[in-house]
Order: sequence, then C-alpha cells, then structure tokens
Amino acid sequence: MDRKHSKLLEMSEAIYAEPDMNKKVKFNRGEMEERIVDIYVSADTLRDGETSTKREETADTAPNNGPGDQHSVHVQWWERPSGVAAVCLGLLCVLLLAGIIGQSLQYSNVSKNSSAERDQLQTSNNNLTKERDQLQTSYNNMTKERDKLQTERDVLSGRLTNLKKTCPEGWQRFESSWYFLSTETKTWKESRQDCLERGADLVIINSREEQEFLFKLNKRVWIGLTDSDNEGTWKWVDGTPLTTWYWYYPQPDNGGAKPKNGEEDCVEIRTDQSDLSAWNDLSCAENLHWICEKVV
Ligand SMILES: [Ca+2]
Ligand SMILES: [Ca+2]
Repeated sequence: MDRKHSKLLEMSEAIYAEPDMNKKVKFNRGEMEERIVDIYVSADTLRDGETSTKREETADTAPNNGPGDQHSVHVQWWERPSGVAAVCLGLLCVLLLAGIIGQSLQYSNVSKNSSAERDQLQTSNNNLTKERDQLQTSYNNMTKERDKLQTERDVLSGRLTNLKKTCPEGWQRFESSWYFLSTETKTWKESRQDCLERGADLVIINSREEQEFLFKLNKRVWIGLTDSDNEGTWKWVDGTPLTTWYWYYPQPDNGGAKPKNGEEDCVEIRTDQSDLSAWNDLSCAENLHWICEKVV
C-alpha cells in the first residue's frame, strides 16, 4: 500500500506542479492519454486496492499502447472479485430461497397429507365405535334370548321329568295334569284346603277338552271358580279372570230371588245337564265332591 500511495503522491505532484514554460515540453497524444488513464486508475485505486494494483501493472507493463487502452483498463464487474462475490452471494441467496420454498411446499404437502390421514382415521374410528356398539347391543340381546331359552328349557325339562313319573295312587292323568277326585264331600273352602295340602289346587278349566274330561267323570264336583271377592266377577283360584265358560241357562243366578243358603259364590259341575254347559253357581257352604288339579 505504501508503494501505491507514494505513486499517487508522485502523480498528484506531477499534475499540480507549476508548468516549466522554459522547458520545451512536447506531449504527443499517446502520452496525454496515458496521463488521463493514470488519473482514472488512481480514482479506482482509492475504491479498490486490488483493482488499482492491476491497473498499475497494466499501465506499467504497457505504457504506450495508444488510445484503445482505455477499454482494457475499464474493468468489467465480472472481473472484479467483489463482483464475483456479489454474484455468488446472489446465487446463494436464490438457492437458499429456493430451498426454503421447497421445504415449505414439502411441509405443506406433508401437513395436508397428515390432515387427510387424521380425518380418515377419525372416520374409521367412528365407524368402528358404531360397529362395536351394534355388536354390544346384539350381544346383549343374544344373552337375554339365551337366558330366556335356558329358563324355558328348565321348565320343559321339569315337566318332562314329571310326565315320566307315574301318577300317584288315587290320581289320574289327563294331558299334562294330574287330577284327584275326592271320595268325600266338603264345603268349597274345605275342599280347596284339601287340594292345597296335596300340593295342588281346585281344578282350573283351560280348554273344552278339559271340561269334557271333567264332565265325563259324572260327579257333582266343586271347581276352582268363585266370585266371593266381588259379586259377578268370576276368578279362578290362581287369580286369572274367567274368559271361557260353560254355564247352563239361567246360571249364574246367585241363588235367584230367595237363595236358600245365602248368595251363590262358588261353582259346581252338575251331572243333570245334557251337554258340556253344566256349570252352576252354588252356596259355598254346600257339601260336594271336589277335584284337585296338579300341573306337571
Ligand atoms: Ca255369586
Ligand atoms: Ca246358581
């Protein structure tokens, strides 16, 4: 740098020095232009030491190249290290920007894909939950059905066991029941008590066939039907209401206008009727045979 400065100083002194008019100075055109070039170079040197050095070298090595040399000295940007560095920096910036944009796009795509995948998984999860609930409901229904069938099976199994048993002495079987026809006569209430003690109850008639079976026994008997709780409302001994009946006309009459033994609240099957319609209401205090029924 000292060398450059001393050179500059020399040039500056040369420019501003008093012209020696006594000296016969003769500058040809080439020399004048060389001086101008030196000044330009000096200005560049102040801005860029490196370039200046280059200019000096150029000027020193080819001092008398004529007017065309100004172009070779005027350095283009690509020849300057700073220019090249700037271009490199610019390129680097462009590359970085491209990289950032690329990363952003990739991230955006990944984010979109993840979001879609998450939604898909959510939908799938919801469907599976619904399916699980349906299966659970189905399972619960099947469990209930199984329990119901098991209960039915147990009942049928018990009945089958009873059916295989032989009738106890004094009883007779009809369909799926055993019937006991008494040899004594008692009031309706006493008759029912006897049946209960035998593990049965007064007969409940559920079908025409059963009515026919009892009618053919050809015995006046109490059956398990009464309206003692509420006059005119007939109920079987198990509490079920009367739906099918076999009264003969004009029964039930509750004893008519002047009942002999008070109201008639219990029911008998008579033998003096020609068909199955053989029921009559009678005073519960009367003594009759009775029929017990045990469902097996
Ligand atoms: Ca009555
Ligand atoms: Ca009557």
